[in-house]
Amino acid sequence: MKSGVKRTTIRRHIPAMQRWTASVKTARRPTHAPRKIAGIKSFNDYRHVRRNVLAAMGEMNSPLIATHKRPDCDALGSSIALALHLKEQGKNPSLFMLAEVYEKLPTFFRDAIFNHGINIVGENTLAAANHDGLILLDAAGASRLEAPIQNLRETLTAGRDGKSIPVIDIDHHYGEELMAPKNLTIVNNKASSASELLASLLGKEMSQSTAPLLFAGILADSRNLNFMIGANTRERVAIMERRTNVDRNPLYEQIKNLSLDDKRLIAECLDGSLQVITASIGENRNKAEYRIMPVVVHKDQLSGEHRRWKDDLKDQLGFNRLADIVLIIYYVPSESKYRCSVSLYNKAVTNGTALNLQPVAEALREGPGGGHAGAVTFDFHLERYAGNHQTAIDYIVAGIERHCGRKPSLI
Ligand SMILES: [Mn+2]
Repeated sequence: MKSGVKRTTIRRHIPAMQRWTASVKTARRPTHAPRKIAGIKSFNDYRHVRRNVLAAMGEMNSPLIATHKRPDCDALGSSIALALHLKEQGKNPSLFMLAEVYEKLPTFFRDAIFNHGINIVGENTLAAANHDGLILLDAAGASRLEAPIQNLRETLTAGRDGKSIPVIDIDHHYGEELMAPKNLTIVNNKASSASELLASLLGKEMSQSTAPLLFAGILADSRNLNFMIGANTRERVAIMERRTNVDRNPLYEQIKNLSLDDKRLIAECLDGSLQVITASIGENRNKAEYRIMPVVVHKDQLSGEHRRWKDDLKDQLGFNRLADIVLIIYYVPSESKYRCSVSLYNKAVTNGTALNLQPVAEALREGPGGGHAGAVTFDFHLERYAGNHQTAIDYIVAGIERHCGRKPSLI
């Protein structure tokens, strides 16, 4: 779409989108007022916002697309898919990616960038003047953007340099602040992934070549449909499987792509040979309580080579050893600080709204942090507990009890 577009042109997109969502049995637009949570992104996935976002994207010719630091498969899948989609529409999009990230990309994503000739912009080739829009996907918060993108976004938001290009934000996390104007922000923390939000936004416009990338993003964030999914996600994935002729199990194995370092770390966590705190699963389960499994991974056990261990460890503790909640306190070498990750693993709660961990992150975070109802990650000052990890864990468990109204029991 060019600027000065007529309303009818914009409207043409809408029936296509509605047909797509109508074919998804349980997909529903929220009818209640937006839920406002002070200081952080609010629930904002309305039809008029989607219309605004599609129209704004239509007017961009050379947007820059960016996602969070150390991008995971949802971040990669959604941002590469959007770049490809815009390219197929005859536009000239670029994807921001540091050289060190590009070098370590899982083959699936590297091939997609290479085969489709996606233009990559790095720290040294980024020039704001080359772009007429900034689109953020799966970014969660300003602190999770690479510094050049953080600066660019701030410059644009402040309207400095006499230049103001639109910023769009599509995300399934609550971060610390709004990253774009509210009418260009789609945040839905009930969606499995940013890829799912983009798939729903593109609807029938989604091409044969963008679909596998979005499919990969959904599978990665939902841990092959085991986590944070509703009936609408299953339905959407079934449609994608049919459309792309891609089997989800081999695709999931392909994108998981754990390094040997990560595999070793996970194995050492599981067999207790690291200084991790775990306990066996209790036999008598009190239904009024949730069982929680804490793990602490210390500074000297992580290196820059450990990239994707956390999700896999959580899945093994959660799905294979049947914890309801997995708590991991881990060191982030690149930022020299500890972070706390709390995730729900009981399917009854990950697919519903029985527990919401967001208020826990809001109350306990000691720095940036956020997430969605089923999983939160936040900075945590482990040093404050003087090496007594049990005290730190007790503090977090008490926080979960206070803010979720349910008592977790350690296993
Ligand atoms: Mn994500």
